Amino acid sequence: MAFPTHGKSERDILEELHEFREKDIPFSSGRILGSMCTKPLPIAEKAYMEFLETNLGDPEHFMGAWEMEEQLLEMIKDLLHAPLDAAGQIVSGGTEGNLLAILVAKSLTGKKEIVVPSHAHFSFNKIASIMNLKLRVVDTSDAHVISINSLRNILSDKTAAVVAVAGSTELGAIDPIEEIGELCYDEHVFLHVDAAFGGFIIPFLKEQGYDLPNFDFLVNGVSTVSVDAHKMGCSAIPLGIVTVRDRRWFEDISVDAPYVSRKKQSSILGTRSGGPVAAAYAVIKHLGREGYQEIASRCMETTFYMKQRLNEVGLDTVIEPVLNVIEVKVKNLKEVMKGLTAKGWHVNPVERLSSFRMVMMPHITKQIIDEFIPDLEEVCKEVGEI
Ligand code: 0PR
Repeated sequence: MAFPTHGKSERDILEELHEFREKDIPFSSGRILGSMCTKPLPIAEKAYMEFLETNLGDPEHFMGAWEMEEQLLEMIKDLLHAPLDAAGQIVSGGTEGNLLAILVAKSLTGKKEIVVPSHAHFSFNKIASIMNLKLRVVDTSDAHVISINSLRNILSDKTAAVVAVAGSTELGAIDPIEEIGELCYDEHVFLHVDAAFGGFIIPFLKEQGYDLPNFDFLVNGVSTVSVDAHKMGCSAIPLGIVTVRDRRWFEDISVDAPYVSRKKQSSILGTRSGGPVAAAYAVIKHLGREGYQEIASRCMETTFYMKQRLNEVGLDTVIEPVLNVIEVKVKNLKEVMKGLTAKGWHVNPVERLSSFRMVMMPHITKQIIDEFIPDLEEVCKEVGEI
């Protein structure tokens, strides 16, 4: 398409946009079963629009936006039991959160290897390539979490950081972060916890008595934690937060920014919108711990219901769900995927585990599961899966 010569009316353009949007699948349709995102709370949209023109890269003009950002970071530090010396940084999401954490580790240690489990998110491949680091993959146990013995053996004087995951992308599994933390603490190894998914659900399940391990700064050896508000935080894309145990580590990676009012920047991005920050601030204030607890327990209820219905039709999951992620084992992955897509259902294939992933986000209800299961059963029968 050529760059337009003449401008069009607002009405015509909005109509065009509407046509694009009609081709999207809204979360409200209930057909998106594999995503880690969800429909943001209505307040997120209002908050986002209010701060649309603000730039947190040059906050002198936007002192209000800056103050709001600081308060959001304080709330996240509180959620993650961060010590007084800790500091947070807004990022665009899990990928940038991981990148910034590993940049801190590399800068502090000067070392060139990062130890990751096989279930680490693919963002670490990007990070290794950008920073010229070597990835060492640590073995996992039968529960698909890091094996402590393998970790002990793989650590070396070249290790810049160990990565543990709290809510893995494929399974929602939580690495044994307390044990990993102890080992890393003893060995003086930097430990980054990728809680992009788990960060906004594990704390609220724990508050309700779910038996889940500590994953944040309560664990001594944890150096950095990244969480995403645009996943279980129920806010708008793009918004993540990475928190470091010692604020000086951010100073260590900062560069001088002489032309803007934030004189030192440790963020990857320069110009960045206050919109998503306002959305996350608003959603967190609107829900509070109680609101998130309610969402978290509802998501777990739908997870257990989905698991029960899957078992009833003769299907099983790779692990017992730990969080609201369900990984369904199938022998004929391609055919099952094809059948489900043809019926309008969207799940995510995980070839490595011969399975497909579903995430019981807040937009998934029992009613949707009741519509999905008969379609899945039909597809599985057609391809001889059950
Ligand atoms: N860390 C973990 C544990 C993740 O699961 C993800 C994304 C990231 C980091 C990277 O986060 P950003 O994508 O925000 O940079 N996990 C999901 C995935 O790749 C993201 C996703 C979201 C996928 C919505 C599909 C979808 O519809 O599977």
